[in-house]
Amino acid sequence: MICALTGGTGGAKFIQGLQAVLPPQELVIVVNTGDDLRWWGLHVSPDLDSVLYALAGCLSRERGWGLEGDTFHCLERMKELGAPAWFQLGDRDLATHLARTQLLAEGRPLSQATAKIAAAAGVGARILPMSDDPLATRVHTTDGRDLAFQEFFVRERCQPPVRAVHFLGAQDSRPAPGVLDAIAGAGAVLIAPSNPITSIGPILAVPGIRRALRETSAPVVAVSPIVGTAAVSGPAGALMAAHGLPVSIAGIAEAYADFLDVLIADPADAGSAAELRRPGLQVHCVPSIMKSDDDKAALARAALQLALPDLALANAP
Ligand code: FO1
Repeated sequence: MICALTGGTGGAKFIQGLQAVLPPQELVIVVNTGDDLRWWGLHVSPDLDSVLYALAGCLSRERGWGLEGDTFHCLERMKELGAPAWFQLGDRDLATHLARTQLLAEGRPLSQATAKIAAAAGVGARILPMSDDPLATRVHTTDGRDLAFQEFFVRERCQPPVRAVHFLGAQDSRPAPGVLDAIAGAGAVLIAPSNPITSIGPILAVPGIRRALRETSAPVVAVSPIVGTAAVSGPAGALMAAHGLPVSIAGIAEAYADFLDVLIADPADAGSAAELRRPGLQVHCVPSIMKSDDDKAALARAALQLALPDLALANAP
């Protein structure tokens, strides 16, 4: 069994690649929920949904989030009614949030709601929220504001300079059922090319998860979301800098230093990769920009082969 940790849209692409080369029953995905928000009275879990839609083959290619071909009539009507509209929910996407909100209101934990929605969508891999407890990523700006993650990311388009990122509720959160067992029992743990601060950071902030990564006998392999001195997409660079990490593959290695065995960097970073190698840390260069389905599968295949050289993989796509 392979356990992958992910968040964000780059992470979802990598998970799609894993699905192309692994049987679904061998894949357990632990997903960031620090980006979750209450919107129009509904519980929205963007990263869970990006993984769900990616695996169900219906993630919007153009936007990287929401459903392919969705419409936004409800959004237009909400605008007319004077509701906030800076966070856009598509009409068919709304059904996911309605279903989730209803399941939660019936008293089911997020992990069960997620399993039910994933099964209905025909997804065979196991998708686990990092926690059933609320943990909210908050972004503290240099002008003294404390923004919810989506306020920073979507409403303010990552423009405000960041002082720090904080995970509200982290100390009282517990790993969702199955998360620690998946890490401990995996043949390999893969960390997707996700933002280390706001996508993987919240997962690591749940008490017990970081220790499980340190203690697992499985190799822990991370794919760098940084190529050269910039993130492939999103605000990872600015957020890493705010946390005192170099914006480079060295910063990724530092963020995961206590549990990382193998770092996958883009060939553009071959020079820095050579400097970073040391006993206990392998650094391999593999093309990591995922534009096509072939790119996603090739990166997933390379990560799995580096983690488990004897693993038999499907030829797809
Ligand atoms: N991203 C945007 O840039 N603008 C949006 O209006 C927006 C809406 C949205 C709705 C549902 C969903 O699942 C994702 C959505 N996203 C939107 C993406 C979301 O902000 C990101 O996926 C993550 O939270 C960061 O990785």
